[in-house]
Amino acid sequence: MEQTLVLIKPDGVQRGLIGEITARLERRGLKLIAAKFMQVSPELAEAHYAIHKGKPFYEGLIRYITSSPVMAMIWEGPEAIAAVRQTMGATKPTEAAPGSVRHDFALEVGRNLTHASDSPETAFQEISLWFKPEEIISWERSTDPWLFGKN
Ligand code: D4T
Repeated sequence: MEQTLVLIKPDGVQRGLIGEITARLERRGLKLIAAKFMQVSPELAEAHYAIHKGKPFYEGLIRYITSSPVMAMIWEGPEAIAAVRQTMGATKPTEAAPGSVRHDFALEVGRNLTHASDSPETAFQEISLWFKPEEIISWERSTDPWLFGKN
């Protein structure tokens, strides 16, 4: 089963979209296994966005993610990484598929509401960066057999 890091960024929190976004992931069948509402430190922001260091939008990206609280979560499910990115839509909201979060609620790449891991390797790195092992809860959900199952 895959796990993926999801952040509802400061614009999502300020705009009151935590419920809307998490409801879409829950409804799809993904399982929440960790969550915390937090103010991101500059150190965590720089570690998370290290790959973008030197790019023209980097300083603004660090300011944006540290500007106000975020909701950090880990979601689990079969192909959770692809499923979550599909639910969120393309990074650039005007390229996001209709019905996706970014299509439905965003206009600019600089205010695109969410982050979601983009590969198993980054999911592993990001989960270890944002969460301690004891903050992750492995639990049985009574609907799991109705959502997860190969024939
Ligand atoms: P996140 O990390 O927010 O899920 O975005 P993606 O994984 O979908 O996209 P990314 O790594 O290409 O971009 C990281 C982050 O930088 C912001 N950004 C990006 C920006 O503010 N201006 C830009 O021109 C670009 C390309 C948005 C997401």
